[in-house]
Amino acid sequence: MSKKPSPWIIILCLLCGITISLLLAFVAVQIARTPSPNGTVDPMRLNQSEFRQLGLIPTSPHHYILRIVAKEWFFDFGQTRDAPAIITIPQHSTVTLITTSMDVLHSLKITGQPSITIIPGKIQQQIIVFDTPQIYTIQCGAYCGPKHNQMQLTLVITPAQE
Ligand SMILES: [Cu+2]
Repeated sequence: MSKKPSPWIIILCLLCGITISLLLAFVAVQIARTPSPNGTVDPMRLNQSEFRQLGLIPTSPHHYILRIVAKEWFFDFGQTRDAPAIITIPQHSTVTLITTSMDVLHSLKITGQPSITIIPGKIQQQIIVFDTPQIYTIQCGAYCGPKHNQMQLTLVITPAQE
């Protein structure tokens, strides 16, 4: 004769199940938020890769690719070295930021976003939605040599045209 399980055991099992599901969902969200290397690229042959086209590239309305190569000691988005490092993006844009390093380890830190470690040979990709007009300063967050402090870039999110 089998004994019916007590209702408390059933409730306990349900609670355990819910807790485990919530934990798994939390871990999945954390993993999704953490930028991970997406593919590899030969740092010596960046001009034969997708990184031959740098900067902000529109892909569809409100969607852009922003390709940046970090190098000692600037973030190269196709600008000349002495031009002001400013990228203008319209409000309500979804930007797929794609980065790599040409030389040493760098890191790209946008205020309010997890910093992205940029490793030579690895392609890092992250999708960022810019909904509010704002000015962001991007900095290198990994000490990469004497002019590390100069690795800065300004992102200007401009108000949408009425
Ligand atoms: Cu640095």
